[in-house]
Amino acid sequence: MIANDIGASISEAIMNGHFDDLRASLSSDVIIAGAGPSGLAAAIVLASAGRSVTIVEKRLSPGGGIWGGGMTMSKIVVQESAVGLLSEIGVRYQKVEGGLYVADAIEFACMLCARALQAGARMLNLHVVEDVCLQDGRVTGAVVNKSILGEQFPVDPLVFRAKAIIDATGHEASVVQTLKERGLIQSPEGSQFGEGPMDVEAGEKFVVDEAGVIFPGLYVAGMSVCACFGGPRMGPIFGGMLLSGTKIGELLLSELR
Ligand code: 48H
Repeated sequence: MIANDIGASISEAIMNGHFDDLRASLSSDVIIAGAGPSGLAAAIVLASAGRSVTIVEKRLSPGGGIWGGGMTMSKIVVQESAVGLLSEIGVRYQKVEGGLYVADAIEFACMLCARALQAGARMLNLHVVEDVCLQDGRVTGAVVNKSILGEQFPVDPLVFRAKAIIDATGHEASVVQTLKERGLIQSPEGSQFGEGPMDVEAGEKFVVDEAGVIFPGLYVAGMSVCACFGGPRMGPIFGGMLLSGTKIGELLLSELR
């Protein structure tokens, strides 16, 4: 085989694989916007139960805020209530004082991604959910573009159908924002849009307790819960993100059944 033939075969293998994924993504049970810890935790629950899951991630590397650890020190911390989830995904950890456990941020990001993908979730990285489809007052799909294209050129997006969408876009809550900007979602009485100042314990509780449906067909998990309902931030502790994503995954499993 001459060199150019091999090059063409490589290209063909990549294109075929990519377009198979893209075609399968046209209709999913659940689209997850954002491949941070909460989105990946939800993907693991749903895909492990055989649900069709497409994760759309704006950046080249999935993992969201995990990579930076705390102030670029690549270690993350979880509390007792979430350490079982670390074990389930095969992340090693060490007990430290204060009822906390420390783990390597890079191992954590890699294992979460690997578990989600091996459970059968598809991941479209460098793609962004830039809007949602609405029909009869319900979110019925995601409007998806290539992240770098949509920002720089007037390139029209494509539509991916789903029974539910999870906004796991972190501090931005960018999917919910698309409905909020149009006045379709109001902040609940007594709460504000945008996260509150840091309170670790309250933030970790809030991000799990308030995770849920925010609009028919649209769910929030992880830091976007705080952004949507004015919950406190909590710094580089990741147990709440895992528990919040897992809660939404389990909620959707029961609702889709
Ligand atoms: C596709 C998108 C879009 C879009 C953004 O920030 P994340 O890690 O989110 P969480 O909620 O899973 O975890 C939060 C955690 O990392 C954190 O920041 C904590 C604990 N902070 C506490 C504090 O006090 O600061 O991941 C979100 C992902 C990122 O990878 C984005 O690139 C991606 O979503 N994203 N993907 N479509 N519209 N918007």
